[in-house]
Amino acid sequence: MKVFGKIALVAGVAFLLASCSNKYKDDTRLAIEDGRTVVERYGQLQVIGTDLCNQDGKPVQIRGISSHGLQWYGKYANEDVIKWLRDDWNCQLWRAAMYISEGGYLSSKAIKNRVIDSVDACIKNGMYVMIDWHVLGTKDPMAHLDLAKEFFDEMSKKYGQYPNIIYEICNEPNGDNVTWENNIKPYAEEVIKTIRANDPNNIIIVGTPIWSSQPQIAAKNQIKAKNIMYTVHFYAGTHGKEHRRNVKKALKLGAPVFCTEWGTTMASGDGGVFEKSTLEWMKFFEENNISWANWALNNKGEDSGILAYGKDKEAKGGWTDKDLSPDGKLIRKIIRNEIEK
Ligand code: DCB
Repeated sequence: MKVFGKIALVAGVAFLLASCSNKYKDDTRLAIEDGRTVVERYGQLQVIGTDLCNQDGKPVQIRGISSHGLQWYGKYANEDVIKWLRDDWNCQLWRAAMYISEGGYLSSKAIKNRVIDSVDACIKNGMYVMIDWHVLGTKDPMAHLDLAKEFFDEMSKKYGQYPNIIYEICNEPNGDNVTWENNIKPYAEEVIKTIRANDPNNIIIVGTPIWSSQPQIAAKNQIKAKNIMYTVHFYAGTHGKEHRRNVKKALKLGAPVFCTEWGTTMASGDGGVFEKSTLEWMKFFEENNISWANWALNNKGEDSGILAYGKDKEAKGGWTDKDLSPDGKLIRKIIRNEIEK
């Protein structure tokens, strides 16, 4: 009897520890559960403290894939592929990365149609969708403030009533002279005002200095508006502990963080898959309830692309292992909850 008592006690404690060790696990992180999509279950997202929460105020972690530059790989931003990512990959989120320069929106406004396709597909399939104003080559988001306001005015008028929408208003500000105080924050305040005139609730995510690596800088001088989050990006072969310290500092200062883009590779998007470092980041994000989108869906042959070189040229989804790159195989396992413990 005594032994059984002890066994029962040990089992009980183990069960308790197991159920506390992942407070987000039970009904979260599934694209579909009991026949209900993630948007049907979580509904209108909201920020409480530093947590992204569902409509009932429960913290949630949502994860998915980013498109590559829509000017290059926009063909993947279609319903077949997005639904496939939901059903086979368990993606709860799709990010539509609309570059501004590098042949993006400044060169052709028609790229916006790939964003619209993305949003329509995600609404239809009950997924969250990130509308990404992909500042990279233009460095300073202020450089195209009017264009950004016009774009987000249109998007928030068209889609503001759908809980699926997440606005990412400047991907990666960069350059020595581009600061939070003088460039990013003033830009964000203007664009947020524009969006909020049409859409009072959906989450708006703001980039941070040095390719969105400095959420702790934004955290010291936060934007006074609700449902705002700040970005951290990382590339597992380039960024580790020091970057995570920035996130910790930001959270400590009460700034909510969303990782709208990260890669398993070097910051170039290439240079090998760094699995160990990737898994350290995944553990950190899970522990801190940080949502994310992985870079990126393409078959370009760079290591951060989830498809093997040249695969699925027709962009239909339905991939098997031989269509995926080593990066793709790893990301699929992670999003399907087959790796993290
Ligand atoms: C980010 C960008 C993203 C970029 C990836 C990988 O840039 F947001 O647009 O994607 O990280 O570098 C790459 C594509 C390439 C493409 C290239 C140019 O994968 O196929 O040719 O964009 O459009 C980062 C992120 C971090 C850092 C630097 C950059 N960093 N960057 O820490 O130094 O310079 O692009």
